[in-house]
Amino acid sequence: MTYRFSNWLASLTASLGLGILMLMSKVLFSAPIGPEMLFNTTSRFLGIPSVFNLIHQLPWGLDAYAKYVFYGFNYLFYLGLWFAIGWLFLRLMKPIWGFIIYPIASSLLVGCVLMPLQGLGFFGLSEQNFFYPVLPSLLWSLTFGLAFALVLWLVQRIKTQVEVEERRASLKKMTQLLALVSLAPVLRSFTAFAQEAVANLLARIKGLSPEITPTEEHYQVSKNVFNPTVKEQDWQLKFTGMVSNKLSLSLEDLKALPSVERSSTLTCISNSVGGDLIGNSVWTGVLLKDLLELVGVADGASELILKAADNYTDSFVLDAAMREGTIVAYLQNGEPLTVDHGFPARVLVPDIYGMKNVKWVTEIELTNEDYQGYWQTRGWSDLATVQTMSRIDTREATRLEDGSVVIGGVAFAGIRGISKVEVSVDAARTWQEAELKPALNDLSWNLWGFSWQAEPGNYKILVRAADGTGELQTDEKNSPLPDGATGYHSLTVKVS
Ligand SMILES: Nc1nc2c(c(=O)[nH]1)N[C@H]1C(S)=C(S)[C@@H](COP(=O)(O)O)O[C@H]1N2
Ligand SMILES: [Mo]
Repeated sequence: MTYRFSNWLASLTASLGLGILMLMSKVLFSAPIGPEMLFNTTSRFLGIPSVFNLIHQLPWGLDAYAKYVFYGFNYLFYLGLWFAIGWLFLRLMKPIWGFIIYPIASSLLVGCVLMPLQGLGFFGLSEQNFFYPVLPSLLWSLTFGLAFALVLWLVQRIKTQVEVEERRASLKKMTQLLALVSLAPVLRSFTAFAQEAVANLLARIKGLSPEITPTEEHYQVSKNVFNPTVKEQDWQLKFTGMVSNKLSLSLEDLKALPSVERSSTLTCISNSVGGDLIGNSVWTGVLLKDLLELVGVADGASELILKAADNYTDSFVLDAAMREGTIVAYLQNGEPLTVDHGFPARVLVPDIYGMKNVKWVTEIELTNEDYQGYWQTRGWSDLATVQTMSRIDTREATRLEDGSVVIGGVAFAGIRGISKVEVSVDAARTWQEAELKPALNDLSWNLWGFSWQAEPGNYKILVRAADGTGELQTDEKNSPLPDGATGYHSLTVKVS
């Protein structure tokens, strides 16, 4: 049977041919070539520092050649684009039409996309630069388009005898594998580029919360006028109630156990919409589930009662205690807990409001009853699952070089995570998606940033988030009591 070069192989060959031709034209005649225009645009858009940063992180020790590596990426991307164009048109029409289609596509790509992106105007017809670059660029792109068409047409004419069907199958498998292997790092580096770009943008926003809250800036809440000062040598953490071993640990014992360290976001149930009773510190401590394994939980136990040196008590269910994120912490941001944050040890339980993150903890009692703690007997939620929240941090927008302005803030939805943040600059009539920095882990908040074109003035901004399940934060206004505040945060932001 006759076997024609498949469409993808033909356009692959044509793209490679185009790549070589462009390189030669560049070296020999300084021709304006697409990959270089793309390089100029992407490096301007991403910012040279972030590009270098990224290449710095690549495992191949290519730091010294960062510029060339990045140029290479752009080259490959551009050829990939031509591969896709070639493949698509081959499916739609006969190769002969390529002699018309590809030159047109090539000059449109350069004249209507790459030139405007570089700030040169359509077909280079900007005010500063009338006429001069138009003709050579156009002639070159027409030439490249024609060359691409020629290679495609030639390759398509080659017909090969192939007898075995199997060969086709194994060829297909091999190419799929090859495509996967070669695409994975490219895709990875592109998402890394995008994330770098977001991180870089957010780092420049004036007034945006730091991703890790320094201890002195972390909000502090307790029922006490004077917080208890616990002496380290007197402190013990006792496990009582429905346990097999009535264990009692000193701080030294606790520190000797295997520990975990990770950031997690803590927020108070009495925080109002837009309020600052929320923070994200790095906490070090022992997994509560490991401690419970040590003491042995009796059958039928369903809840933990936590008791503290200030006679505060609260409780949560055993399932929450067994979560990976639930710890008895003794360090905050690498330092021993301060008195106000619960020295010598406190409990951290993700997804549940601050009141159940008991400080100065002295006893953990296992029980099978539904215990009502200090705030529950005063009307506050017993489950106390955190509501999805988002906050605008910036009172003033940061003006970027391209004239747009950018604002930012934080969003949090407990262990559900945040899937997107949206911003409205027109009183909730329309919403646009903000840039989201990936969270440090699934216990931590997300930083977001949003840029738009704005004249100087005061703008009323609204923000809303969707949690990891895609559920949008409710716009219903509720006061903190009893389940935590809900509603959208809005803020007048100054644009100068
Ligand atoms: N022992 C004790 N733990 C406590 C409290 C308290 O009054 N006593 N207040 C709780 C409340 S309401 C909150 S919001 C958090 C605040 O923790 P932070 O001060 O470290 O931010 O601690 C919780 N743990
Ligand atoms: Mo709280």
